[in-house]
Amino acid sequence: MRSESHPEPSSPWDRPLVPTPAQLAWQKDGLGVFFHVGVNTFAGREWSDGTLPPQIFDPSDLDVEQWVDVAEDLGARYVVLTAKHHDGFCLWPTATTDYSVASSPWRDGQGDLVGELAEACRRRGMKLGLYLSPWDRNAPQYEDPADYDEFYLAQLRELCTDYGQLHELWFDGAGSAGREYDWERIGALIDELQPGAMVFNMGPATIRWVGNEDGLASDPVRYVTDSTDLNNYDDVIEPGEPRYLPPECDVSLRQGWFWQPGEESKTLPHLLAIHDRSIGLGANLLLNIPPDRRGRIDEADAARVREVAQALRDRFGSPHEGVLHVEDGAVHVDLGEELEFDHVELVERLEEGQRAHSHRILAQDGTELALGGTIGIRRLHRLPAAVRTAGLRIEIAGEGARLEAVRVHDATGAPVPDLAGADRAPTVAPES
Ligand code: FUL
Repeated sequence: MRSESHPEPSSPWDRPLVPTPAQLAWQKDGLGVFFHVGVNTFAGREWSDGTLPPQIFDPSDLDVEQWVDVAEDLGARYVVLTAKHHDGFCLWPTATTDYSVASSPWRDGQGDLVGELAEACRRRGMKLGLYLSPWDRNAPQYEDPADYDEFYLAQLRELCTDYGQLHELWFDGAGSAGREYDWERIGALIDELQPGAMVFNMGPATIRWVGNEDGLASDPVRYVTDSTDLNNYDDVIEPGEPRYLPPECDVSLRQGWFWQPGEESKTLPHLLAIHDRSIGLGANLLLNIPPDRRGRIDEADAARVREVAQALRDRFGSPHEGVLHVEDGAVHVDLGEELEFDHVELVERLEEGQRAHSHRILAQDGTELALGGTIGIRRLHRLPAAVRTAGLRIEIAGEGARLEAVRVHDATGAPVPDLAGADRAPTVAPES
């Protein structure tokens, strides 16, 4: 197990477990972009069963620089690419199977999409993560767990060796209910080759799924937990002892994970609401922006991303940070002058673990402005109305809890988040 644990599991609040420096850095990054692309893109499918011919993978104008442009425009600090989805098609010329870009007409079978993206990310200072589906519907080895473990480890070794530093490895539990993989050897391989990479939700996990594919966390967002939902189709893994596992909220900009003709991006208010319910509650957000059949991000999607980024700048681009001091068991925030604002942002000090489990924000005259549970890496409160005050008082419950920063924001006139009308159908396994 890669995260720290304590000998006597008790309530996570009694003995908070601490983040590793890599976990904390990942939490500070906050925002990532997911790229789902593969044979499904060309077949109009969300899942496929490993029988689609590799020849259909043929993006006409693939441009990973444009993908990174879009991720940068959004303000993302990392991207995650589906190097292999459940269908088994590999976006790099692996030696483990012919079911890969090497058997496609794209770049005359000489292409390496993982390599192109890794190179663009390296040049642009964007962190890279890779998704390698454990469930593989093409590999004949899948029938034999021991055989398949070797095959999967060989694939992971290629990805962890040939593409520079990886910041995240995404292990998707879909399709794997009841199946055991050799997590011990997988963990050892990651420790050997990519010790700084965050591991999503399976085996030696260092980060966890939030429990839905709507991109929505709910207060409280606890970083120490002893259970993670393995996937959204059936079972739950109980690691047995509490671990520090901060959540990542994954959601697609469009309806599906893969680009499909006729689908559209979510509305601006919906995307802002997702931001506030993930980033704003102290979780990470991994927003899927799928490349189309040209191998480019749809212009309408790219435009929506720029709108979101502009709205976030309008809301949070001119923060005012207060000076903190602790007195009478509360944090007093001196804003220096009387200010008008409608958002309050709190940042908890996490080096010694997440300790705040509830809090209350009051204006200088004692008016209650907001109530909440956890604070974590960042907690945003949108106030019901703008307020004018020169100071705040923040009461926090949680042994040893400390704030690192308090900022106020005036978002007057900026677009407003709204989940109403959002299409939030429960996720079901796509027809395969
Ligand atoms: C799910 C998968 O089945 C979807 O296709 C997608 O990759 C999503 C991120 O995770 O479990």
